[in-house]
Amino acid sequence: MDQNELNKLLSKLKLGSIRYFDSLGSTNDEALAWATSGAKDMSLIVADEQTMGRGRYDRPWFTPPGTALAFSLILRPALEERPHLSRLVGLAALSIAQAIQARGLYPEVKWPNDVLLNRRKVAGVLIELVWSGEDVENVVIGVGVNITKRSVPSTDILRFPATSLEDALGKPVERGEILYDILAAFISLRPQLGTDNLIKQWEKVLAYQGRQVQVEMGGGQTVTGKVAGLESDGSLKLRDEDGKPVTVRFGDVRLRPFA
Ligand code: BT5
Repeated sequence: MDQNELNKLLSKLKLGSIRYFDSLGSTNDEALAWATSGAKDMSLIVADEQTMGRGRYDRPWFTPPGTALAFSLILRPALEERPHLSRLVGLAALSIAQAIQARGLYPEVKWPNDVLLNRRKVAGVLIELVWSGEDVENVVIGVGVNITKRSVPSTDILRFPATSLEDALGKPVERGEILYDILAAFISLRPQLGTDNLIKQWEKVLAYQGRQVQVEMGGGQTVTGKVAGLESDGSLKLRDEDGKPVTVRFGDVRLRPFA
């Protein structure tokens, strides 16, 4: 992959500018800096390698060279999108899921920001906001997808089992094609950001539906319950053991099946 190849590959998509790097600390950091210096809507940063890739709450995200997709998309949300920004994580996860489904696989979205294949994490989404006073001026959507077997970190450093597209398909995958399909899905889903249909499509791929899960909230608090779907803002709906609804809002949460 290089800048020219990327420009050519993505030329049919309605993107802002595109910047490619062989190696970066984090595409999200680069995108945050670019966003504050006037990047256009749908500008894209792609890196072959990340040396300081981040997950939520500064957890490390591994992107060894030549193995994975690591990119960040900059959005300048329109006025009508602003009330629905909490749904962007679902929109991004759904776009990844659709690109994977197109290859005959059955991805699931582990709320809030992971994409799973065979109950293992194959991709993660990191959303960061750039505020201007009370308004969100830019949103950076960071996406990491494990493409080759070598992208999967060793189990001792993982908090949840991981896999790659190559592992799941049993054959090599062209990462440029996956990138194209994720971005194309994102562009076609974006007009649905504020609609019930988005929530319905997100629910269709939601992992652990009807199953008992445990959610660790920040500060050592845990909630257990059966996954019952999503609220209209994209929060997770559970039912506790008395059948009472419990809503889990976004934040420092970790969800796992309850053994
Ligand atoms: C995420 O966080 O899953 C969000 C990952 C977003 C990465 C993209 S890459 C492009 C952009 N630039 C960045 O710097 N970041 C974004 P979270 O749910 O907090 O999961 C983080 C956890 O995933 C870590 O604590 C590790 O256990 C695990 N992990 C790290 N690298 C992984 C990998 N390649 N595959 C699977 N799991 C991984």
